[in-house]
Amino acid sequence: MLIKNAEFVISATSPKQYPSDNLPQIVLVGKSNVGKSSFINTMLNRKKLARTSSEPGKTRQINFYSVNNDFYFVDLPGYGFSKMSKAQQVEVGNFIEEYLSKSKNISLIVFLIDIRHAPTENDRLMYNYIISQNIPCIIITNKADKIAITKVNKACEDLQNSLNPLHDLVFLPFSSERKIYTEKVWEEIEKRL
Ligand SMILES: Nc1nc2c(ncn2[C@@H]2O[C@H](COP(=O)(O)OP(=O)(O)O)[C@@H](O)[C@H]2O)c(=O)[nH]1
Ligand SMILES: [Mg+2]
Repeated sequence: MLIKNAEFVISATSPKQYPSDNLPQIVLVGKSNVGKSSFINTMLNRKKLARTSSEPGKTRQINFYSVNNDFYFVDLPGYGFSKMSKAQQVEVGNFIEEYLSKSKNISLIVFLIDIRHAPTENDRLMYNYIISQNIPCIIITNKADKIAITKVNKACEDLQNSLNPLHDLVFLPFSSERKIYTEKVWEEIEKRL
């Protein structure tokens, strides 16, 4: 993918602020700190377009980034932030669900999980929700730089066996640190645009 331009569009806090054009939206989903914002920056070759700190007070907003005036990357709030109260977590969950159920232009969910760990309970809840809604989805096993490069494929496969035993979804490793897996991920995204 040739990135001609990439820009921040809006931090939406309610559905009426979602972009009103019908451009496809590629949506980043995953727990807090798994690397959603870093993923956007790495894929777009920009250091600080998407903010990469996870401040609990700023979680209830959805950031839209326009790419080549062709499609959007949508950075959803992370779930499972340990410093949030139960009530806040439920609120964030509802907020995410509102977007996923009301947005009419979702082309693909890019669902990030941590390559080093078994899926969390919240990861499974999110996974089951996405599947139940029939939203196209690929799974990115992120932070691949944190394990030996010889173990990356096996770790990714183990996670697929655990989360998607039918193997009907695409699972791909990724690392914002190493930037060596971006091409395959772009291929998958381009198929859905
Ligand atoms: N080692 C490593 N660290 C990463 C990677 N992706 C993100 N991080 C770090 O993880 C932290 C959270 O990243 P961020 O993109 O803000 O996560 P978000 O909350 O899902 O948006 C930051 O300190 C990032 O530098 C990765 O692929 N490898
Ligand atoms: Mg983020």
